[in-house]
Amino acid sequence: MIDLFENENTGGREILGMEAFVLKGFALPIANELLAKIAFIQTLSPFRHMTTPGGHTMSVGLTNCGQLGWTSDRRGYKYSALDPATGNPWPVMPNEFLELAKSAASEAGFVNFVPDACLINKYIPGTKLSLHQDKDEQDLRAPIVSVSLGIPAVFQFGGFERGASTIKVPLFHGDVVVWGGVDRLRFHGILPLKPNSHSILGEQRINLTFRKASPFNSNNFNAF
Ligand code: MD3
Ligand code: FE
Repeated sequence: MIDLFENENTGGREILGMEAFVLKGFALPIANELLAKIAFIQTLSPFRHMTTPGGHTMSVGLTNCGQLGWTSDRRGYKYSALDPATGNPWPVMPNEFLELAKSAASEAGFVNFVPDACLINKYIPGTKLSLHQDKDEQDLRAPIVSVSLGIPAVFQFGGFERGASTIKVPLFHGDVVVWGGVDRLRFHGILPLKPNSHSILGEQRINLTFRKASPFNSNNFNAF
């Protein structure tokens, strides 16, 4: 049976905050190309479950592409140029990824976004991502762009303290979230995924998170 509601609505935007938006279906036109690139990336740097500083194994499976990749182990969180599982650089960020992140960011008012890190998270039913802030990046002026693929998830969008109230926002295949500026440090998370199946990805959700991880101008010693 064809599920007409797999992608919910396309084309609109939801306003989550002063500088936080969901661009509904923004990545749908190139979703299949994105999935083909992800299939290739995982042959070089496979998905793995990392350990948190607290000693827990993350239920999210992850890999990265781009100059820097987000990693976690008992010592803490950091961005690394090398995949600790292979010792090789992370796979190159495909141009389609870069262009999608740039155009989504500019659609939301953030011009000239050049991500150097793309975290690729894999969820299956039951996987969750607890409420947290993204604060391992040094240049907090850059926005973050997140692309949802596969089965739907409900994300929690909170305040600036863990205890603040949250709203729940469903994210579907092809949806893109952009947040930055005053909303950059909001707590957020993903509720445990419900059993579901997507026509292409099956019982999986894959999320691409584009970030600028390196500090301002660190790659341009002539800037000042
Ligand atoms: C941030 N990933 O990897 S991104 C992460 O879907 C991460 O895999 C999630 O958070 C994922 O660090 C969520 C989507 C998102 C949505 C709304 C937000 C992130 C947000 C609102 C404020 C801050
Ligand atoms: Fe996050």
